[in-house]
Amino acid sequence: MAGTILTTEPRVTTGKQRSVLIIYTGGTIGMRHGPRGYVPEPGLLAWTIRSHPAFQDPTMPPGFTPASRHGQRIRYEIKEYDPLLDSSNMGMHDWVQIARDIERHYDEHDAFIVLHGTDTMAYTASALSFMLENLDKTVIITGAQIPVSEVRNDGVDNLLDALILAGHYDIPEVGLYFRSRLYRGNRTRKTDADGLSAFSSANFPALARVGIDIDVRWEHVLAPTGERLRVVPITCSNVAVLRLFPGFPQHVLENFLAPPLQGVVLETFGSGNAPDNRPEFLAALRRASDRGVVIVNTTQCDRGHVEAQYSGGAALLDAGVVGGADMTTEAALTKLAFLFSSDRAPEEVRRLVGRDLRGELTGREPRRRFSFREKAFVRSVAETLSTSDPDGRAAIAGALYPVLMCSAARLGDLAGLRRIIDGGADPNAGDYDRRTALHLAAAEGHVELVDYLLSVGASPDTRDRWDHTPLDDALRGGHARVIARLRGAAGTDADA
Ligand code: ASN
Repeated sequence: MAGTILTTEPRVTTGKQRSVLIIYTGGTIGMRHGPRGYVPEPGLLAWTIRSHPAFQDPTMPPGFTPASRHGQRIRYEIKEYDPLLDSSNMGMHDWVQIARDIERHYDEHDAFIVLHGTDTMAYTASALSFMLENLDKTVIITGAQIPVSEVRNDGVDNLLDALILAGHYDIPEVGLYFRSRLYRGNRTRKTDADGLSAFSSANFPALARVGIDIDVRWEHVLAPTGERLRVVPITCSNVAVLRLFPGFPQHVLENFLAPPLQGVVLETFGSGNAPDNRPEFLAALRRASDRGVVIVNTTQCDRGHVEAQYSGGAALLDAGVVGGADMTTEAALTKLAFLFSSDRAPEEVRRLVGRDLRGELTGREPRRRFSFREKAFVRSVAETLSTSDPDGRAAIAGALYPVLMCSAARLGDLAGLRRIIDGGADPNAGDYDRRTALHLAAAEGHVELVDYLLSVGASPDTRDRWDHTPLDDALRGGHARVIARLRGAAGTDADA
């Protein structure tokens, strides 16, 4: 199953089960209230959830959920750390221990859940995302604001939802699940100390939303690299965060930047600004940069990019400070630690820290897909087709047909679709995501297009890059007539 992604409507895999390792590091989720406040209590979490009917099928040995409505049973094991930690007591070596445990058990399980305190969860999630290179299985970090030992709590829902996600979907990322949202871990911050929606991901949309249905936003999920998992441990701790404020004392800055510091996240004002009327301030940053300290500029704002729009931002660039785009402080800090852990030269770290390594930042130009409706695109295709030789034309047409068919299918353009297929296009040809015209027509609920495509030999069993069939798309869109057509046409491989 490595490298594949299940469908939004999980396939019925009766008799099959997925195995999830729950790595329980501590946090409020398994705490009990004592005389000095909440403290983690060994064994309590495992005992509580195994006596909960949603987590334990009474007819099965310990660690089996009841079968889901898709017939899928999740087998889980809990690996409890000793000691269990409040996440405020965690250090970088704890991040490495979690990464190593995932690596050690990688082949035995389909997915991993890390139960963790909320206070530093976003740091751990970010650190794991960098350390787990070539991840192709689901890793979800979660926890709670109220322990499962209390009658009213958020721990049961968070853990159960995370288990269902991990037990049904291959989302090859380090996600952070909290209060019905799965976020990309390295995009999150803890933004509410009291509320149950404690995390936000201001610069990147949720990867999944859990409501009546589970809606995985596959278009946001990173594709696996296809390489074997490799853990690159974080061993460099000479990194720090410096939050500017008006009138920041010069001597504090000088002391802060002293060796052995290697990496700094500089939290600046607005879109990346710092004073440009204090030459001694900029000179101190320049001296540190020249010594090999890598300084990354992130914003103090909750949302948005750092860019040198004002002269205060440009002055920082002149002082050797690198733009951190829309990275969170947590991501920037753990990324610096990660990059310095492999003995890279400062120049190399400076080059990589502003690059997107694990989806932790958005480049200034958002990634765009070709749109068939873009005039410039259409014009350039027309020009190319009119000037190239017949062989070239055939090659270009072959490459474009799938995109054109998908575009026509999405728009419900039956005449256009017919024209392309009559012109020789293979109705089963997929676009760059291996999505076919039938996927698009099914997703949009265009019954007459579905009928036409089936009549010219389009296969209802083709799977796109995320392993979705056209039926999955129709189910997701709730298009009953299309669902009926596709169920009637599907081969033995089809499901649901
Ligand atoms: N102090 C706790 C922790 O981070 C907070 C929590 O889990 N809600 O471990």
